Amino acid sequence: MHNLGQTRSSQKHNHLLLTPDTFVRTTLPGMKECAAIVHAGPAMGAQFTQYTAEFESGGELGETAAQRFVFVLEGQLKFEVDGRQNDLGTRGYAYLPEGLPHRVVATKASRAAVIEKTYQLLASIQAPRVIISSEDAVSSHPLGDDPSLQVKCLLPDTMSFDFAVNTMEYLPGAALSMVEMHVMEHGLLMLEGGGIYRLGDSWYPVTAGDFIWMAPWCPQWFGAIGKVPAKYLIYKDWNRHPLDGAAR
Ligand code: UGY
Ligand code: MN
Repeated sequence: MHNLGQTRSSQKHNHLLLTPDTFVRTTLPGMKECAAIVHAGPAMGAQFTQYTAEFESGGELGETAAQRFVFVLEGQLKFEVDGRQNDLGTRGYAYLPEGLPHRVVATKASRAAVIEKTYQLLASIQAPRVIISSEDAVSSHPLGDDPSLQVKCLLPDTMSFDFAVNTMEYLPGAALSMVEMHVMEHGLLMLEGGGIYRLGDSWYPVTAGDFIWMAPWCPQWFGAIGKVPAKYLIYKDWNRHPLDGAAR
């Protein structure tokens, strides 16, 4: 079944919306019984890579030279790191520092959001250690003074980390209180519900399963629409001077 060349997906100079009907699967080096839908990477100007990994039972991620953040969307993944094993189900997540040998193996058919970024060392600041946790174990706080918009910070707010990954949950009708324009770029995966995302000078209907990349300073605003809360997983570069690291 084709849809006569129609899609909600859109690529503009400062943002990208990818809807599941346009996802193309590939295999990244070292992957076993696993496919990657690459959503963002240096080829489009991003300073990080984000993909959805789709594992068969027993499937495995390849190695990375970068830091890696893995959020389980569905199924169960076994993380082997530092001689220990941890099984993580839906909403479980792991932060794996650059250079730390590890394995990520699916114990059943699973899907995960994977973010990888080259670490930007800061003089006199220790690099982060491994984190294995679950979104369920993280407490939320309102964004600004709006209790209808709850944020969970999945990584500690310390200068060791050069990126942040948060979940943001909007009650139906809740919205960002301002159009944001900031130096940080974003990778965003819609987890639940939907609404309207303003990106640049375009307004898009978005729903669970969609991916969005926002370039630095891309005008952005979201309002939740529907009868269930809207929730997304959002990456941003964080805690580093704009002159540090790769030139944008
Ligand atoms: O953290 C953020 O910049 C977040 N408020 N942005 C967003 O939701 N588009
Ligand atoms: Mn933002």
